[in-house]
Amino acid sequence: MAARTATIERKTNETEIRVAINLDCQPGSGNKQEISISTGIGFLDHMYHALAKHSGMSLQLSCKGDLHIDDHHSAEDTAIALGTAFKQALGEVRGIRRYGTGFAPLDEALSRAVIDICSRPYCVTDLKLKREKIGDLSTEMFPHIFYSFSIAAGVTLHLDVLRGENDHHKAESAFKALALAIREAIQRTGGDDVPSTKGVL
Ligand SMILES: [Mn+2]
Repeated sequence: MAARTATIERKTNETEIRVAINLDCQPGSGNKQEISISTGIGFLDHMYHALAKHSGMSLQLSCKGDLHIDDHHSAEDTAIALGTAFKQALGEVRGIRRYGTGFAPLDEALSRAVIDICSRPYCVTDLKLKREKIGDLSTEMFPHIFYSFSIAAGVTLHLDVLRGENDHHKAESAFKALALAIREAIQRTGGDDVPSTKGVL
């Protein structure tokens, strides 16, 4: 089976990003899962780490961004780069489950993610975050991160925090729910069909 890997570099006047991804590093896959994240924003590192870990990916992501301005460009551009790398690694949508659903609790918080890998980019989120920031990451960036990832990856994503009190828990459970949904959606079926009545995705 072809390796589902990609390495991309993305450089603008605002950020310089490198992403290396391997979608097939679940325990038992025979590929060692290696994750190293350095965005310059601690809480974002924590979220991408959780996303990679629970989706079964290896992920190396580094960003040198204009954090002297604020967290916006680094958060947005890493999500775009991650989505781009994900799409490239996945290649043609063929022989995978296509749809994935994930529920992840974290103590009192519970999130649900539903993903469709369909080349119809769309993103709806309801994250119920109350604080201005978590660590050095503005909470307004969370919907934007998921949106940016979805558009770049070419996926439809519905992501809801169903309940919760603690914003760190809510955000982390949302990323973990997304990870579980991705893990299911990219699972190989063993076949080679395009999972669409249209015959193309
Ligand atoms: Mn945490």
